[in-house]
Amino acid sequence: LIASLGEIEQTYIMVKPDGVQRGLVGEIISRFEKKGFKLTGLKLFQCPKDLAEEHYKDLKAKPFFPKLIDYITSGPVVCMAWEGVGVVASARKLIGSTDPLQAEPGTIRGDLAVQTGRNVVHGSDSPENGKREIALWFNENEINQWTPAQAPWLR
Ligand code: RTP
Repeated sequence: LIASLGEIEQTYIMVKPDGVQRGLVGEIISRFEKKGFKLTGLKLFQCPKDLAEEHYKDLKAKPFFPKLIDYITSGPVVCMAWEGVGVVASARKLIGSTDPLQAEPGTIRGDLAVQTGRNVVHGSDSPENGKREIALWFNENEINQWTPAQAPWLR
């Protein structure tokens, strides 16, 4: 039934170092869980510089690039892989605009952040990048496919 709603996608979501430092990990995971997406990968991880540069390679020419790399490598991040129909665009909506002051209330950034340079969370911007980023941040054996248990008390 769910497959008939559209393609099942994967997205890479990451709690950035400020989100970890501020104790927002549970709050952020919770929003994706409650929405109804499936968690297939999760780890706390200190990102090396070369990985941060690879992840943000499209932004290499931007003036803020060195600061961005310093920020992402400044402490551990929480790496997540999430799966579901429409999960890429939906996660971007749940996250809100890049500039937290422009992000709508109710979004993660709209509720929890004030600075573009400290915007607590990352989400892939396309299904292709979702796959690319999951492959970049996770080893294959760190991704777990699982089927949610049927609720037997409802039968
Ligand atoms: P993300 O990749 O982290 O989900 O963010 P995004 O697509 O909303 O934004 P993008 O333009 O790809 O920028 C990536 C991250 O770089 C930092 N940034 N700093 N002017 C600045 O100082 C500036 N602009 C962007 C942010 O952390 C942004 O999330």
